[in-house]
Amino acid sequence: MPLPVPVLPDGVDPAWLPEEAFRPVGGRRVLIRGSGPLVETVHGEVAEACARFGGALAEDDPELVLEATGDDGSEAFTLGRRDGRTTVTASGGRGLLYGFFHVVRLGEAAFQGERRAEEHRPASALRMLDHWDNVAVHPVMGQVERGYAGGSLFWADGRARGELERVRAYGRLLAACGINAVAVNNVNVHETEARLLTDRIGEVADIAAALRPYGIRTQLSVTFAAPIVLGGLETADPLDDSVRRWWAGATARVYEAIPDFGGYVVKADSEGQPGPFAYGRTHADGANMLAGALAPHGGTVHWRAFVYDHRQDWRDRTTDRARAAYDHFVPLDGRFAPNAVLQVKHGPMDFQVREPVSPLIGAMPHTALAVELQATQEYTGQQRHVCWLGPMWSEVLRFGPAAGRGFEELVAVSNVGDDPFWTGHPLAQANLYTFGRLAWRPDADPGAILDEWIGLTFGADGPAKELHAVLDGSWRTYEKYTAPLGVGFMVQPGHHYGPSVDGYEYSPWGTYHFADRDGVGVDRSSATGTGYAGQYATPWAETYESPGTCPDELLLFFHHVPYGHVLKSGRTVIQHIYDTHFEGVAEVEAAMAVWASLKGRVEPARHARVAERYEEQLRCAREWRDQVNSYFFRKSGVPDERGRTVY
Ligand code: GCW
Repeated sequence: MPLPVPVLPDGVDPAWLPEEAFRPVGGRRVLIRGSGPLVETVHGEVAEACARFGGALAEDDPELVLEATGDDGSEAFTLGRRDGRTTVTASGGRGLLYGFFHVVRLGEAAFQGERRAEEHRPASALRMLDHWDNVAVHPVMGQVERGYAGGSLFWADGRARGELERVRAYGRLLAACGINAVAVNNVNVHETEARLLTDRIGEVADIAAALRPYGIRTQLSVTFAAPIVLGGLETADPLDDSVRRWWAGATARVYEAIPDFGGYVVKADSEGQPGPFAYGRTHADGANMLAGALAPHGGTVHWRAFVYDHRQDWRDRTTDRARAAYDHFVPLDGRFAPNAVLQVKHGPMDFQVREPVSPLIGAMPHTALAVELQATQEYTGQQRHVCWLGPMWSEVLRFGPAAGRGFEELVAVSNVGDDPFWTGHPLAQANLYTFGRLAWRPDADPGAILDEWIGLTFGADGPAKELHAVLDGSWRTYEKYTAPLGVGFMVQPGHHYGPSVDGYEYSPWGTYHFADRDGVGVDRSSATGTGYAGQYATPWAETYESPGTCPDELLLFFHHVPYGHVLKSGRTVIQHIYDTHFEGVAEVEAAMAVWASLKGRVEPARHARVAERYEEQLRCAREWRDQVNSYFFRKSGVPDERGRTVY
């Protein structure tokens, strides 16, 4: 029985799966072979596309053959074309589903010429989105922590939202870009959310059922204190037998409700969440206890490495937050169970617009690692600014292997909510899409992925050149008008939107730039600083150690230098600050003009939404420029060489 394609609620944007994207497939004679639930998903897709565009499901003379030769879990598929016939073969329904969406992406090109059989398989087996969605509205963080796209797709005001057709449509979008796992609640697990693990597991099961036909496994964030808060035990000590029994029982019941449940995501001993430290145990003890409960069922625990002292005294110059993940976890390498995956933020701090790649990635050769990216734009414009993160993520993902290192899995914090455009800013959809495609192939060219997204979303005849121009450089533009040279956290405390140069300077969060009248930046060298640079392997430890070899864009992350320090670019640090801030705003103005010129060429609601967000982006970019420039002018007393207005 073909599974019907989910129907989008009125007014919800089809994102990268508009009906038109299915015309090339839907206008053809298609043969489907194989059986199993995901084959039925493909069957439903093809049937609907053919009904719309005049093609047919046909035994004779098919132009497209989609064949699953078995029913295994492999995600790989082979695509080829000979004698006027395009074929996708896979050993099971999952592979067939990805192969089908690949043909959709190729469009007419899938049906032209000849194509030697090419095999496609994902570089990593798990490509997950973590939703920081709360079930109950949190008094400070709201329905979705760091969410900029409205409410949650899954939860509303303490209850399951119940809009499962929309969840199905979400799963379909994710499958079409290669994502195969979703964690449905925030890693900060509050009282209400804790209960998803036990008496409210049925609500998670409903979501899992809606996502399953698109090859997506569901995961749950759990609190380490669950045995206490849910089980009534006196301890959550991971080495205590009653605690282990409690987790084993609770986990078995989860699998009764959701047989293909993916596993747990855990934020422990981090920003106030409970963890093994309270019992004098290590994070390996904690993770392995949960891994043990999950192992009989084939599940995995994703244990986050985001562990640092968030109650630091700013006067304490010996503690460096950037060091924390490495210091905590490297000594534990080799002690994690095979189904415990350490989930590491891509940078050592916290999703700033520019950070070095975390030295933890690759420093734990005997531990499975997942790299965590942030699609939700907490520090990159909160989906009011255009900031396409493809180039940044690509740099991160290429750095690992280049440095002889690796990671097994990719995770991103989701940027999706119940907004009609899914991501609030319609152009932020590109981040979600790019994440999925990069997770499938980390060495893919991000520019090509962007063009793919543009082609699908705006149609084969859309204004591709203009859209590419607007998005391609937007991350660097954002970097220019915000934080210079790897300095982070010059944001307003709490909500993190807009400039506040000293907002985090005297805070307990370990986030300082140390600007004074002579210079700015954090000395993280081994010789005279916090020693963070020494956490890297060769050659990076040496490269970052000295201001002479450290790349410009990270200079202030690694070094405290005088304002007159001359960069590799030939400019002084202070002049770089002025220049980039003026340039950044000018680039926003230019992009905005390009967007304005597209009126009439993109769908009106989408055009209006983006145009309106550009107004805010420009206002905010000017604010950043003027505050940052004025701040450093007042500190340094050095005027802008070009005499532009600095306040
Ligand atoms: O970036 C910080 C955010 C927190 C978040 C935390 C984390 C979910 O400001 O809101 O909490 O990171 O990653 O755990």
